[in-house]
Amino acid sequence: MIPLTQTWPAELAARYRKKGYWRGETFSVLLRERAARFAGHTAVVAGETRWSYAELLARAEHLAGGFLALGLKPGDRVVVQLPNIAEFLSVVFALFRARLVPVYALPAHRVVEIAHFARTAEARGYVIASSHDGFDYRALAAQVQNEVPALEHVVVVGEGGPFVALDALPAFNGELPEDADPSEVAFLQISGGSTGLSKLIPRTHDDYIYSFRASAEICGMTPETVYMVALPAAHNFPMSSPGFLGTLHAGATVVMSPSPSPEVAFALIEREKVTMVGLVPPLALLWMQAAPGTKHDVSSLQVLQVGGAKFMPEAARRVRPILGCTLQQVFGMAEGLVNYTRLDDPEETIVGTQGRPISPDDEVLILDDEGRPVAEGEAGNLLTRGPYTIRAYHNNDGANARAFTPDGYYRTGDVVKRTAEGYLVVQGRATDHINRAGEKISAEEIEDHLLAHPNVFDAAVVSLPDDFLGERSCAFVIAQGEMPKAAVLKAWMRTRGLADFKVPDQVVFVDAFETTAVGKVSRKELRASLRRRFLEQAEA
Ligand code: AMP
Ligand code: DBH
Repeated sequence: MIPLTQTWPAELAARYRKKGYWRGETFSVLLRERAARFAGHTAVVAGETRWSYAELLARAEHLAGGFLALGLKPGDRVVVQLPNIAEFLSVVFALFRARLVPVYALPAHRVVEIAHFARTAEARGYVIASSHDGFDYRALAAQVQNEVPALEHVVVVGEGGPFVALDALPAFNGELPEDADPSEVAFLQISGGSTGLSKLIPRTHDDYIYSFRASAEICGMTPETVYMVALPAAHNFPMSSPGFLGTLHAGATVVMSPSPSPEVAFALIEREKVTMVGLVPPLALLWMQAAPGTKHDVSSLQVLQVGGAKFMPEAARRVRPILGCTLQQVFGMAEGLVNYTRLDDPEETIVGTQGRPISPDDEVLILDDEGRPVAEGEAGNLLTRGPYTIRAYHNNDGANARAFTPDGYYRTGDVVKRTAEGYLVVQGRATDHINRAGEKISAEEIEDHLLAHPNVFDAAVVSLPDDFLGERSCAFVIAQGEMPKAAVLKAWMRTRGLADFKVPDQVVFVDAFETTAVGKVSRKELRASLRRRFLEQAEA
């Protein structure tokens, strides 16, 4: 197995420890301490389930034994694909306790993505829910196992069917392993992926715990906070900014919402007196549309966080008048760096910027395309390094060579400006991906799929502005032989076994892609010119 590593230069690691960012705490120690301090306090609410801190700890320790009794060994990687249910927490803390390494997948992922994660992480285990939103994950697991036989152990929350049910893990009569070294990789997070398939992001106990502990402080979390997970719990935003982990760190209560829709979420806000929630911009728009007419009392809400994609100032300005709570913009990435507007910032900062970094030791560079710093206030490429930003992806030399500078800065691919106060304003990005309502889609990955269709000669996938999604995906396709219908092509994409959000929203057939005098264009220029011409025509 390729070892999991994430290392910072020794002088910096020493500095991060000395400054108290890295405190040598692990996930298991964290839960144990919280359970000791907040034993009877509610840790998690999901549907009719309500577990105290003591109960969450007891469940996690019991399941940790079960996973080991099943045959998983400390160090094994386990793909976790669960909806927003209480077991999300008991399972991941069980994995931490057993020194197993979660690999976080979203419920929307299908065989293409899960097989890729399982292969790249060399996973031996896979935890799913039997079904969710009308989709049978056991059928998916069978497909994945077919492609990746090394994925030996499938564990199911609910009816196990051909697999083991979480409730029926074998009894364990050994001893749970010693606690992890806090500088070890604790789990693998998934990147949105700007080129090709998602990359795996190894995060250590030290760096990740710092990021959500500091986030919980910035967001003013106390044991009285009630934080709702409305986005998929596996996403880095509701997991750590400050997310459910920051919530547990604060000894507060996590409410799992099975759906981010206003109908479902508003009822839960009322029932549980939710004080804080994180949304992507399209959902924030939906909530603002639904709030004036709702029969539910959502006045407990104090902070609405919005992030994952750019929240336009016009919409941002309406949050307080309509929802009666403070907006917090969050600009983050699973690779590390997270920026927040602070709760007591002036309205113009909250509305007009995407916040400033968590840490005084987050180093931020804004460079032009030649790698020179831009003038103060000008737009440029954002590069960063710091106490919770990775130095390398797992098992991906090509991506590492592209994404990191020799002195360890991560090239975010985002184009930003910095205000005199050090706040970042996102302008767009340098890399070709579509940010569809916070879901990042790689143009290359989708082009690759389209090219597999017998009637597709060539394809270029671009983002188009969309009032609701922020960006939608559009595939420009040159057909060969019989011209397929757009709807047929989309339906065919669905059969490819990839997440539904990656199916192009729009398909436009063209006769040819223009070429320059030299007869060649880079894919990047091609996408840019197709996009430009399409938008010009749409305007005319
Ligand atoms: P991911 O790779 O999936 O972790 O996505 C991180 C990327 O999402 C960032 O590099 C940005 O491109 C985008 N993003 C996240 N939050 C915001 C925000 N508040 N405004 C604009 N873009 C954002
Ligand atoms: O989009 C993201 O990846 C994101 C957004 C807000 C993120 O990872 C985060 C906060 O931590």
